[in-house]
Amino acid sequence: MALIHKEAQEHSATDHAVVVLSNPTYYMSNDIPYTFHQDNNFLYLCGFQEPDSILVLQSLSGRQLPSHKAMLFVPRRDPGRELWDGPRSGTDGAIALTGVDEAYTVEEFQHLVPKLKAETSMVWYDWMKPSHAQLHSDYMQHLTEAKARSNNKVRSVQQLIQHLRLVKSPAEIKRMQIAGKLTSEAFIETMFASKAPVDEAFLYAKFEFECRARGADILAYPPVVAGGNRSNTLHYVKNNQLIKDGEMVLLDGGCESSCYVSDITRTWPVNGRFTAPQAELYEAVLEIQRACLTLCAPGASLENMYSTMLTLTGQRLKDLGFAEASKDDAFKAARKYCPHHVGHYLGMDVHDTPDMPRSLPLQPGMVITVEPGIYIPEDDRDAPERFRGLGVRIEDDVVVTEDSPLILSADCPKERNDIEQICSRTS
Ligand SMILES: [Mn+2]
Repeated sequence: MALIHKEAQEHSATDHAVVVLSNPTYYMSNDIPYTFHQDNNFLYLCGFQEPDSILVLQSLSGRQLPSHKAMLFVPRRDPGRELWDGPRSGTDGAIALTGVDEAYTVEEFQHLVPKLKAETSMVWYDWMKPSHAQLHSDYMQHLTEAKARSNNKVRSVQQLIQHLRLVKSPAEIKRMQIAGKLTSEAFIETMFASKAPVDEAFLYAKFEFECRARGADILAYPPVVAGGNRSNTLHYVKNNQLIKDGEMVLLDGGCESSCYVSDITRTWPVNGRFTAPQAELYEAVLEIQRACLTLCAPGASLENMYSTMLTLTGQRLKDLGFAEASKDDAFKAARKYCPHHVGHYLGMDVHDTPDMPRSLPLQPGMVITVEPGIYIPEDDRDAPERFRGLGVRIEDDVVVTEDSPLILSADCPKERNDIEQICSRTS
């Protein structure tokens, strides 16, 4: 909250209120709910896991120091609904669970609205992208429109929260370590269970089972389980084809455990033995990935790492005999065969704090993914024939520290020998 306090000090005669809405329950069809997931900014600020609620963080100006207050507005208890949806915390439960100063029912929020509307009140609220359409239209839309006509407009709070979420506390890192560890174990079991031929759907189910059986709450995103040439479709999520003997599978999967996620990619041959061209390409990507990992230190940035990745990828492509990489610009060839960035911030969201630029200097506590890849579609006539139809990505989750980086996915095998050993294990 330091940033908001700082703003509050700069406008000392003004009252400040941060208003963050929870998510609603979404329905897939009449009365059938999707699994509920809380809005992550709301969750980050107060930890309340129920839908249809409003969090207000108030900073009231006074003659002395400003006073701060956290309030939750939550659904009232309703035995009729609770019979179907399970118990609600109600106002007393909300205080006991989260430690906010005060809690009220959502209907009581209307009494606060006139105070927020006042000219001396600055409201921080994400009106552009409300996380709860109904609460927005019931209370906040009118307030936002009224404030737009005054001198004291509503200001977005998203960026401030992302600044806070960008650097993880030791408690957050602990949770991410658990997510990384259990996902690594799930990868090992999925490698062990792969055989030739095997259905992508089988490996998908195996991976999800192993994550959830180890305590993950859900998968963090629809995983990519792409056999053979399908690994060249970056967002391949159909996961419904047969992977043949001699082909590799690219599995990009992660789970959510206690609100924090993992995001790991490994590529391995389903029959447990890399062919010579597969091994050549794999070693190239692994070498690039290792070099990028050494850059995960304070002061560097994801952008720096990205240009290093492109330079190294260009060099490797040249070594592997890609004519374009020698003739033209190796950088251009690198961008062609690796069309995505080297990584992103990771946290409660997979693509965490997306408004924070990748040019920011890394600092201890920031968590990033490092995920170079080389993708060669089978119909690419410019590529050496032996590599056509192969796609490799290796992705680790990394905490930046003062010393060497902490690799959350360190238990997930990526050396060729280790992978081949796991695949050929008999029990
Ligand atoms: Mn990723």
